[in-house]
Amino acid sequence: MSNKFELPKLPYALNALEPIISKEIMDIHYNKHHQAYVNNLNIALEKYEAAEKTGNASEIVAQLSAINFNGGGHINHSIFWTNLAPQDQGGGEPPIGELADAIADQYESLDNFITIFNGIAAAIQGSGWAWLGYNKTKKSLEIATCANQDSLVTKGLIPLLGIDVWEHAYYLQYKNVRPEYLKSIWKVVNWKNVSERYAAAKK
Ligand code: MN3
Repeated sequence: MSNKFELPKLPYALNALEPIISKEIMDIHYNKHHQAYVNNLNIALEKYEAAEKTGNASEIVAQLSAINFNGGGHINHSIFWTNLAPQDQGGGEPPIGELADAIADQYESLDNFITIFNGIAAAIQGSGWAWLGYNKTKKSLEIATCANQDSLVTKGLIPLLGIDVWEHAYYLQYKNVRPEYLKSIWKVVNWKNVSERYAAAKK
């Protein structure tokens, strides 16, 4: 394969989301977990190419599964890092403009949206993600969940904001109390980034 996927640059320092997300979590999450998705995606793509050449169908199917998992992990985390920002760089500042209006239209208020979102995210069984996505057909916002590293595009939605609820995203700091993590993380959500994604999705 000529083009290898690479870990995207983190748009802030590893300790910049403290005290909401500790440097230790960020270091392991970004440098170990995300890097592993990237590495394993590249390996799976190489093996897929080789299996295609030899016509090994079961190996092709096995590698497609690895590509789905690791490719999804790479896509999801690449969005996630930009969905967050340090508090002194706009993290937690509520959305303005069209996205704020759309949230108010559909969910009454930002607080109410967060309550609904957190309820859905808290209830995800095992590992996965909660998303705010854009439904281009209905021209509306939608909250959805994905298991493991499944990509939101498989549900026909354009990802705007993803919250990682794998234990690796919060356990070192919040232990088993996922709802506490979910309550805190909005203090570092980069609504400017979510708004830009919303504007792009509507085009
Ligand atoms: Mn993760």
